[in-house]
Amino acid sequence: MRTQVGIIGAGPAGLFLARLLQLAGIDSVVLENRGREYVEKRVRAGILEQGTVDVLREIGVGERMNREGIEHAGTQLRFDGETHHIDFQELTGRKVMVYGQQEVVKDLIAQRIADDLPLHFSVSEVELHDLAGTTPRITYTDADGSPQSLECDYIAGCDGFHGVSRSFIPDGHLTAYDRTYPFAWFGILANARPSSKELIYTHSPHGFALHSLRSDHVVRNYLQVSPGFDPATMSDEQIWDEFDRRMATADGTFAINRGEITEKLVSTMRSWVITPMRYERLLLAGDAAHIVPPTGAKGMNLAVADVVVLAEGITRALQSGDESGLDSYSDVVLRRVWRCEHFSWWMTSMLHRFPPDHPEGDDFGLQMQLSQLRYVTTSEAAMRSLAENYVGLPLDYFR
Ligand code: RFL
Ligand code: PHB
Repeated sequence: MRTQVGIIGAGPAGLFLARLLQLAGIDSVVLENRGREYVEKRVRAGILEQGTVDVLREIGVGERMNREGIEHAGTQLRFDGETHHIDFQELTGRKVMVYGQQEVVKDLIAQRIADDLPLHFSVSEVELHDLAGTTPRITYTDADGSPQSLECDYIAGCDGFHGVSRSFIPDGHLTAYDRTYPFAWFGILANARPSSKELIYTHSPHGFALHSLRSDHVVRNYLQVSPGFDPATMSDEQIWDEFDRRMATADGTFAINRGEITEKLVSTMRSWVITPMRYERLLLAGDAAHIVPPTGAKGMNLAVADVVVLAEGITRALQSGDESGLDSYSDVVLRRVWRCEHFSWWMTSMLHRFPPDHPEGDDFGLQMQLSQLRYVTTSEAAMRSLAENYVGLPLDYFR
């Protein structure tokens, strides 16, 4: 088999890339090691930046998002029992969209299948070969257990943090930057009415809490927990009680709306970048090359921003033999990646309680957080800086 671009991974990076290439007249084959149902049900991100929304519309897959997504013109920061509104629209002229990542993924998969283009689920034993030659190859076992070989012009490693693509880059080529945090997020999905019109990011003496949503009857909430936290140690009632405890307002009026909890998931918090994002004919994009802690809501948006630049580079290389867009790909996208790494690290550091044995876990560290929170909710300049980063700098800002 042969294609122009072999894409490993049917997450946002792989699926957006496949669609962008299709519209530019470039063939691709997408290989995904999970089943379709699993990929479509995997609950993850919920906040789309304006730039991501624009891309989804431009590639003709924004129709359901336009109907079902919920535009948010601001967010709330709560600390010391007081709630502060950050008005994105007023500060930046931009907004974000609440629309689940798995809905985006579903829409892109449906489009690809409707277009009758190759997207293979449940593949295994994916291996990359001849990356430094002109015809790199992917071998894998298909869903029926048959071995396959796919020749390509380029390979896009869009297989996320746990993917295999980058392991085929020779030792010594990549530099990794890493930061782990002494806490994790315990996320729940529940059939409950939202308790607020906007997301509420809460700093409290008992740890961070985030109230988010998916629709007017489904909420997505997160609690800061220790990295080894076991959800089985908390009853549903204790979970809701903990949201009430952390999110309590000084006037005593806030109570979170409760409902049936339908999903519980613990995710670790990490900042991680590898450079460069290219090795010869292998290009990495999205979580395969960088991870951010979820506090800034950046991960999926970064994946999309990567592949917009990548699709242009691949198109130019294949249509006019000009590899300059691929040569500069890593440097160009890493400027945005590092901006988002900083923003996510900063939001995380400002909002979470560090354990007492951590250098930031003392009273001085706490006062630094509170001072920063007061500043960012009173100074228009500071507020605008947060807003500008949260809604996402324009796609061409870093080019
Ligand atoms: P993905 O989504 O991990 O997709 C990679 C795909 O590759 C497949 N795969 C393989 N396929 C073939 N062969 C192999 N050997 C393979 N190994 C893996 C996987 O099955 C998968 O389908 O990476 P991608 O496309 O780069 O997208 C990145 C985003 O998924 C991620 O950054 C976001 O979910 C992060 N994130 C958030 N991002 C936002 O923009 N806004 C948010 O509000 C937001 N909230 C979050 C988040 C991530 C979270 N968790 C669970 C880490 C909230 C949470 C809790
Ligand atoms: C979500 O709704 O899942 C969500 C929202 C904001 C974040 C992270 C996750 O910062």
